[in-house]
Amino acid sequence: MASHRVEREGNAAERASDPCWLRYERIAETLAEQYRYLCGKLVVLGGSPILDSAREELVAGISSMLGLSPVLSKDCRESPSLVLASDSEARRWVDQRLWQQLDEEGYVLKTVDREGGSTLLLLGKTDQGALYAAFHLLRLMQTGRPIHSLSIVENPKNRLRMINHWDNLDGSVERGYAGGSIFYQKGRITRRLDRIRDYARLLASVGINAIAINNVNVDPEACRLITGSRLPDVARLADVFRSYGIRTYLSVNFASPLWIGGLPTADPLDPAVQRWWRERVEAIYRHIPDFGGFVVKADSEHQPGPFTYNRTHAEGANLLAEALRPYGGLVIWRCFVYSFQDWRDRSTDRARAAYDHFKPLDGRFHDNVVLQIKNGPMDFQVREPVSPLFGAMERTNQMLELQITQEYTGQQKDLCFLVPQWKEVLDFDTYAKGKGSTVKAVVGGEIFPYRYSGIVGVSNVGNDPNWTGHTLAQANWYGFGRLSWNPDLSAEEIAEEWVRLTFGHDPQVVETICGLLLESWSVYESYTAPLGIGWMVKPGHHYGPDVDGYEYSYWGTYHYADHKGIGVDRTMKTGTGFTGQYFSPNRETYESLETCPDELLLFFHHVPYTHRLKSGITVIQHIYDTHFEGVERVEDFIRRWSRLKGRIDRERYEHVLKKFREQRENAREWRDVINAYFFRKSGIPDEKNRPIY
Ligand code: GCW
Repeated sequence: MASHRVEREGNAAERASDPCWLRYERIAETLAEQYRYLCGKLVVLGGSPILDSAREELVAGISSMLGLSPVLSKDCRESPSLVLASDSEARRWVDQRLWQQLDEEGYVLKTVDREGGSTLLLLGKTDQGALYAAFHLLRLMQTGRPIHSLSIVENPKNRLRMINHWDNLDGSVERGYAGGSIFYQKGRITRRLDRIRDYARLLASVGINAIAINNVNVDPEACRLITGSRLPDVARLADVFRSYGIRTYLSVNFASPLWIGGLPTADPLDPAVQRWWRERVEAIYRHIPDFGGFVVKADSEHQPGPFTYNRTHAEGANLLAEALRPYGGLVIWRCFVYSFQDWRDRSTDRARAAYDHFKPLDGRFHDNVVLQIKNGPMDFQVREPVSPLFGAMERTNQMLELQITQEYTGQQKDLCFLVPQWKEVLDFDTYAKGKGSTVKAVVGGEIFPYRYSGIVGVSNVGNDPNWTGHTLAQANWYGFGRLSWNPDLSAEEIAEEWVRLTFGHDPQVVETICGLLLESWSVYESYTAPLGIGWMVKPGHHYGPDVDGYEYSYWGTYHYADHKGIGVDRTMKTGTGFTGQYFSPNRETYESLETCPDELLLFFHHVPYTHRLKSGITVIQHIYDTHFEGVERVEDFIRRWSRLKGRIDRERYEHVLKKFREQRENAREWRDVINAYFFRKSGIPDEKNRPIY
């Protein structure tokens, strides 16, 4: 068995990477004085790697913010003090009723008056809860909140709060825009555990508790991550994550028994295949006793799967679930399953695929399988309807998959704060069990009694010093974590919190950056593909405009523009019938041209360019207007950002300015390509006579 002691290399000062939202800047003296009263002594009751992490974080944060190193003690009789405790050590500090309100990962922050002064209790039901309590306190202090009379009880709304990495062993990251992988270089697993530890701190600070560390497209080299030659290195990463309450998962290739097992088949019903997976899983748990489980992309975009053997996805997932079950491991099975098609075939609709494949299998998956469903039915476009699969499977665990990495939303060159988009997804009412069956309630396990459910995001980090390429893209990572803990937080709250943690409290800085973040999704949407049609990106890398780039290909992502109109007819009456996959009244809302929301019009309907939107303007004029406005709004971003000169550090100021200039170039390109394309197709001039080429 591997050693589970975590090596703690280097101190904070030696680490080169950007601290992101854990900067712990010195706090203004009047406030610091108040905080010092409670923070002078830190009593940690009990000991474990996770409590050690919490203690270290508190000591580092407090020392840096207050210029005072808290005295460490085990004697809880003294006050004023901070008391950090979990489990039985924590239980005795609060009454039974309060304790019972706590979930496994829940926590309490409570100030109590005692002889000699106040004590601030940081109590977790488990060590993990105590760690989250510590981060919560540090966040309060960093955002300048009072801490002398706290009474906070927090439970996560989602059981699984997961990050998926699309990192490859050669060090590249599929759809990565922030440098190479933080885990792998040239086929080797990193030994730079200091950086991994910082990563784990950042993840834990926003409540992430699960991570899959390799790409769902599993190449032959990555298949070997589950073999003896690689497991010791994987275990070293898992040790670091474990000390921050994060379980490690691996993506596996369904054909592994063939590729690395020497078997003639990967058929899920073959006893030799079943034995092979059992043995692999046993080996994994010898190295990583709390291993989370497998993430699987099967029968999708060249990845093998159960269809090869005429088996269902339930049979495929259950094969792995049975092997993992004795250890409490999970199978996270992706629903991003669709077939390539002939562009001439207008009856096939990729948007239908996930529902068509999985809905009939409801109830046939083991209870340690969780289906991972992308937010939209297509693929992480700037605007899509919500996937109709949410809530459509009562007896099958579900989780929501979001893309933090900005594949189709500006690739961390353009600013696109995705929290407002994710909020719309989470708040969308599926009507699965009548009104109020929102996506967040479904994946939070409130509508159906799912055993496991939650939210997963595809990571946007890489080994760039600032982690995310564009510094402001850190806000997407932060926001994802905060929403996975509590999807009821508003986009405004999250933006402001992040800005204060990352850039401090200068009102002009806070107001400006919050404004830019909150407007950025709408700006990005305005200069790219219009009215929910999606795509129109350059094939392969997906940055920049190419209206017909995917129009005559096998990817199933068409806009069907001709000289009269544009859009995909997905109605039941005359189209592909996709609208019928929704519960009422959503299906009627989308089915009818009158009630279909403008922003999704072209996703559901094929209309003439002269069709009038609810706003009163025609589709073609809307395209022209939004594309001109989009560029102007980016220019406005540059003006507003320029006014922050001298109010934030030069390095980040210049960096973001440069990014905005690149974004302006991209927006211009989009504007001119899209406008020219539709002017040429339709022959209809811009009412305002602006330059179109
Ligand atoms: O959006 C598409 C990406 C692929 C990705 C795939 C998926 C990992 O273009 O790069 O593959 O989605 O989600 O599996």
